Amino acid sequence: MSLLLIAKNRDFSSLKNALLEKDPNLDVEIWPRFDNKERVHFAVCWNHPEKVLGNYPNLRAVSSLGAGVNHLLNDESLPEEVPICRLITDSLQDQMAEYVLNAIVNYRLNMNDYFENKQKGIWDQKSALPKKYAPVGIMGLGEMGKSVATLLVQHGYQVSAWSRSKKDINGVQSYAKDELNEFLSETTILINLLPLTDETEGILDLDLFKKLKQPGYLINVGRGDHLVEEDLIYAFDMNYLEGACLDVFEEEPLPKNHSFWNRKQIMVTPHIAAITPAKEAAEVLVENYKRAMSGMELLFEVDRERGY
Ligand code: NDP
Ligand code: OXD
Repeated sequence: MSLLLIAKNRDFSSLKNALLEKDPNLDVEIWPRFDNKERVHFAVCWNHPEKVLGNYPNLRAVSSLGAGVNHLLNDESLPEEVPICRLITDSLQDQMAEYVLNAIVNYRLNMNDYFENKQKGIWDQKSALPKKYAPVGIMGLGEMGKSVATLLVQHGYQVSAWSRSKKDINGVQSYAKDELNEFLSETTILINLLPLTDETEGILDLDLFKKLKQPGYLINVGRGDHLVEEDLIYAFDMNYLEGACLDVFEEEPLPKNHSFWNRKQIMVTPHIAAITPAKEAAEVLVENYKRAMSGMELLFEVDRERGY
């Protein structure tokens, strides 16, 4: 029985070592160098080639190598009865919370202007945006959203959140799905932490930006396809937004000639808001491999109907 690691252009050596350190009896193989398709019982995928999962007739479960699973749900070759799980760890949640806090502080304190001014030797003091004028709204209050909300509350931010169902988190004003407009009208700094589903694709558009308390600021750490990229530029032109920090993009790596690189208002990071360390990933993957082999319920199993 093999555990197969599948991704395009990824060095899996540290993950393979971590898996074998956790369980030396595992048979860990790396796509595409493995031909014995019948032996594969568990696959771990990130950005895998389309339809590749249909090649393994004895798959018992598939795990994402990250928190997002849209790449797996979109693979029509994966039989419906094969369960899908994802990878959530404490440090993934901590990193995400710190990334978002850092992006907010950079925005409030004009840090990106100072980075730029330093290159030119410009001394120009600007006033910071006080927290009380920077109410934060989080779209998606799941594993990542909850940890971001909790850290921001600890740091004295006014935090609200929008999710399918209302939640009870200390210090967070929670809005349910049908209360989106109310949520947006209370929000200046908007953080996207939704999963990518048919319902949420393209949700970050001009119509939504228009409803924010203006001028707004966008932090997109969900998925690139949540954002209608040209609407972001219109939103700057209309002063609905005055800046954005983007970690995820329609096309990754962000193409060299993409206009976002040269936009002063946009901070770009290369999909690094939260990355699971190999050792922690191995803990969850080995546990789920064992559960799948013995027919037990998986950790962090995805509801295929809901899409997350
Ligand atoms: P979860 O599945 O744990 O949470 C999803 C949240 O979104 C839930 O609160 C859910 O509501 C809400 N939601 C889903 N659909 C809707 C909808 N149609 N309307 C309103 N609310 C909705 O996701 P995670 O927290 O694990 O991940 C969030 C995002 O972050 C994903 O896109 C993931 O890919 C991305 N991510 C990005 C990383 C990066 O490095 N940039 C790293 C890790 C994750 P309810 O609770 O009521 O079901
Ligand atoms: C994830 C990601 O989903 O890195 O974990 O985006």
